[in-house]
Amino acid sequence: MIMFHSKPRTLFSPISSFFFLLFISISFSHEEQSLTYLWPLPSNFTSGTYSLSVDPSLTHSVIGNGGVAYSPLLDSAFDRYRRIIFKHAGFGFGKGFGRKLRGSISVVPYDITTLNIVLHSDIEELQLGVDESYTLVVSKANESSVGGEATIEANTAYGALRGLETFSQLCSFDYTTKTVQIHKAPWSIQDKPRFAYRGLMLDTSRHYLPISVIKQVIESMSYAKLNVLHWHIIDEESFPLEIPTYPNLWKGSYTKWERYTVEDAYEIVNFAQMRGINVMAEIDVPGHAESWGAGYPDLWPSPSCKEPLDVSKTFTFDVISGILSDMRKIFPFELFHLGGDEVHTDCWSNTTHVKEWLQKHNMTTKDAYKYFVLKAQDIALSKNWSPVNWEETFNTFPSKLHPKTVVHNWLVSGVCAKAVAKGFRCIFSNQGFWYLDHLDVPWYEVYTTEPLEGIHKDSEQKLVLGGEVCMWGETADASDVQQTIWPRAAAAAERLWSPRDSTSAKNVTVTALPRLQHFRCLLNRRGVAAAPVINFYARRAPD
Ligand code: CP6
Repeated sequence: MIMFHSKPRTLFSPISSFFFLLFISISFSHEEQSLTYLWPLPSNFTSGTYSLSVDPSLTHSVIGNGGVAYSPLLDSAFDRYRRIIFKHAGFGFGKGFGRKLRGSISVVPYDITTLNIVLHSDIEELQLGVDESYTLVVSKANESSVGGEATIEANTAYGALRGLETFSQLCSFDYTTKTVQIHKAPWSIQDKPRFAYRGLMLDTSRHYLPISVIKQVIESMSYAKLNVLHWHIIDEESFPLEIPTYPNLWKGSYTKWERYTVEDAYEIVNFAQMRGINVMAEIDVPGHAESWGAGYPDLWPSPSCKEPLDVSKTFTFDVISGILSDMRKIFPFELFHLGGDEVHTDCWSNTTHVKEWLQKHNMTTKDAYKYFVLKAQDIALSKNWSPVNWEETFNTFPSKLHPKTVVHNWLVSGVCAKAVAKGFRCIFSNQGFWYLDHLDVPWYEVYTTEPLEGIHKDSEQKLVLGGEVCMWGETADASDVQQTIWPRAAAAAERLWSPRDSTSAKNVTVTALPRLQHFRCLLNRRGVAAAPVINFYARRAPD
């Protein structure tokens, strides 16, 4: 700067050009800095202009209502996030101090040495609508000296988990000082989800997914603050799950290698629970169930006509009841998905003994479909589950469904509006935008899809539990499931987490795209094979 003033200046002298370019690059990097690289965006936050270093020996404390709290869930979460934050080799020099670069023996203290977690209640039960709100404050202890504080406050451990994820996204490795830094401090973040149900569906019937892959998906869901894994375990192609009450059912698996034991299922539920994620299991009845008959052929109307399940036999409902009893011990979530979609009843009207049964009971095939669905619902209700059905059951006999039924949209845009108007709860999964196997849907179409479109009354909006992206398994398996899910599932995740105002901007290419690209790279750095946000098959966002 002194040199600048001591030299004669002309507008285009090399020196002034240098400073002009410097100015431009500073203003560009400032612009870059002004974006908040968090995904999904918190509901409320302020940031500042200084940086804080984070101790590679970072520790945490958990304080509950009664003082120091014991939380294995938060202890292991903290451990996971510490590994994520300190991926690069740190220069730890004992707790609280780092070594200066290039062999200097002097030590520098870190600003953040402890992450305080304050819990305002001891609720540890993970259910739909559990309080996931949190606040996160990261600041200097004192304007003039080294030292600072980082505090997460939450009402439940699950809120604290969401806060830990946000904290990890604030941390970045600085390659000059080789320290982890939190830029743009002080941070003050108040955050809570917009919807209670933020789901992702996996289909393990069309292609078996190894347990390790399911766990990777669950882990990556937690990065995007998704909170329900909808496990479409069984379908017509294969029956991979062990059911102790009817042990021949998993004869319907593709091979004996492509199976889940009861213990595997427990492990998945537990792994998810530790990350604040509920597992909603599905058995899709009466259609999409041909594989059941591999072990119990009596479940088919006939060996030559195998779907839907035989509505005329009590054995069919005994098996459903047995499956649900066994599954109740594994899946503590309050919702259970009973499918009910795409029921083509030709095998019922074409098979003699079923046809006779229909006539005897004076039922049309549509009546029998309703009879089946309601009977299956009763079994789920008797086990203290709220039944979820794909929307066809609502479209076919809306007034007969149990009031606890959750209608799961996929087919008709606007069915949630109809369902909530009748007092039903609804989950939004519009197939045109939120079916991840539709590879031609670009990120911004996922992002701009709004679950509350056309629903205006507050009382009706409340009945939309949230939404779910669906990863159907016909065309994806363990080799490419993650890159098919991500990054587009993250686009839906922000829509479901962040306030409607902040996701409804017209210029999503400016407000969301750079952050989504950053999040996609974050997934890559964390070992998740997320695909590029924009690639050869994607259409460009409109300007
Ligand atoms: N399997 C089941 C499927 C689908 C559904 N249920 C499906 C239908 C159409 C499309 C994608 C998936 N493969 N059991 C519908 C809910 Cl485009």
